[in-house]
Amino acid sequence: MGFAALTDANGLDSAALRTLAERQGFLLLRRAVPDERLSPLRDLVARACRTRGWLRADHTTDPAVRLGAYDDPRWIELLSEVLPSAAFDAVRHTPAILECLQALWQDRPVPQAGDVCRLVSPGWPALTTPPHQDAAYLGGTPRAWAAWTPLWDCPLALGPLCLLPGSHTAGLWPHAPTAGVAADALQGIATSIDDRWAAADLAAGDVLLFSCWTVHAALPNQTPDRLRASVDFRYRPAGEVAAG
Ligand SMILES: O=C(O)CCC(=O)C(=O)O
Repeated sequence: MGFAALTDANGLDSAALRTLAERQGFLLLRRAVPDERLSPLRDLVARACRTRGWLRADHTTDPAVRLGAYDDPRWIELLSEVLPSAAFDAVRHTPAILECLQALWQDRPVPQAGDVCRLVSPGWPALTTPPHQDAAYLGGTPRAWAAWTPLWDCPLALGPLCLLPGSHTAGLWPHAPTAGVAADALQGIATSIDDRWAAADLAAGDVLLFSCWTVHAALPNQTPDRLRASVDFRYRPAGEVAAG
């Protein structure tokens, strides 16, 4: 399947960033998280996965581990180790992310609730995040944005995010149970992912920034034996209401 191109927004001035963000509802910042900031978190997550038998020494994984369900107690237990860490907080406060949001909002970005580290095993398409808008699940300001980055390189086959350009302008899309998928899947928008969607191979530290109104989804992890690992953070302008 082909995808619309993702343009690198690095180097754009504030006015151009705002114009692109208003048109697309998202921005790609290549290599926004420098390796010295990302690697402590990547190492922490990889170590935690190896300790639990989810990653082998050669960085492959057994698909039977079946990570990716939102209510998986093994994953929730891992989050209790990762989310409070200084390494996770350091990536949340990446200067390039905060500077870009500051340019969009002309206001200081502050963290919003709902930050996550996600792991997705290969071979379980029903556990792939379906199309949705964060605004359907978040309370608080309608001006919130999210930042998503893979912890290690995430080519299309490993299932990075894809986004629907311009989808942030049409209010809340109807969210419904996704037909034919497992009971533990998220509720999503009933739409198919086609060549209108933007996606690309992403490298560790590339950041996708997107509005809480932008329709986005994950692509399935179609590798035979690779674990997808990513983090996502939410922000709001300091002057706006926090999520309730
Ligand atoms: O990483 C994923 O599979 C989903 C991420 C997502 O939907 C989000 O950050 O809002």
